[in-house]
Amino acid sequence: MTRVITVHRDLSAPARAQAEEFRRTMLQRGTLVVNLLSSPGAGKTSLLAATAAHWGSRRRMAVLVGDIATDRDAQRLAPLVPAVQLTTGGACHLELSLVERGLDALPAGELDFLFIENVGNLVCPSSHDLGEHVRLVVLSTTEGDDKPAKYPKAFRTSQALVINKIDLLPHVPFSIRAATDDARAIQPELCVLPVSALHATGIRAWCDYLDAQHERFLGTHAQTIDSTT
Ligand SMILES: Nc1nc2c(ncn2[C@@H]2O[C@H](COP(=O)(O)OP(=O)(O)OP(=O)(O)O)[C@@H](O)[C@H]2O)c(=O)[nH]1
Ligand SMILES: [Mg+2]
Repeated sequence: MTRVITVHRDLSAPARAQAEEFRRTMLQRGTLVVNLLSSPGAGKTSLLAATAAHWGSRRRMAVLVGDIATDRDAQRLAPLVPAVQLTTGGACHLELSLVERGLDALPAGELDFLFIENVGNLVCPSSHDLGEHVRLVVLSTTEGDDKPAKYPKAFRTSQALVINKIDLLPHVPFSIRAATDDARAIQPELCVLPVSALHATGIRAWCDYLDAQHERFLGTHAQTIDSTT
């Protein structure tokens, strides 16, 4: 027998308020928070490594990287940028309380960008607001161009779609046009950025997109420490 219990309270309200507070606080600090979603292996860590290599010391960025087990991604990123691994111990997504603990574990100092690499999963992370300003979904060419329609929430709740591994386009049946049309049928405003993180193709346009978001939310250009690098 099924019993229906009516709850006269919005149970998600405290979590929403916590996320709004985090968003506000990070803006006051001058930091844009970017949450990256994708299925396992689409190239989130590779994209962040390519971003760090492109910017060098011109932008101050740090990464909180979520995984179910191991600190391998944080170890990969550590030579390039401050990175803290958030190990969920089984959970298929990150939650804001873990993100806040990770932020405390980062070296002190101002940041232009805080990237959160979510646990590789195209379903669960899309239901959790981490207090980010920008949410992105990374889709790689080896996954198939039909994924936006099959996993709509990740695409509906994102502002940009990064199509990674375009170097493999000659070898896999993937149409950027089909993936874009599929995704924009769900989220018409989605900005689409084709890249190869491995070969650093499209990384300048991706970084320009990030700078534009920084300016949009903070009203200022991100810090330029050394424009010659
Ligand atoms: N050919 C090609 N391979 C890539 C590219 N980007 C990433 N890879 C490879 O794809 C694999 C997965 O990349 P990761 O960056 O670890 O992917 P991820 O999304 O961080 O994976 P998880 O954290 O496990 O979800 C690695 O073997 C990368 O070298 C690319 O642009 N082209
Ligand atoms: Mg990774």
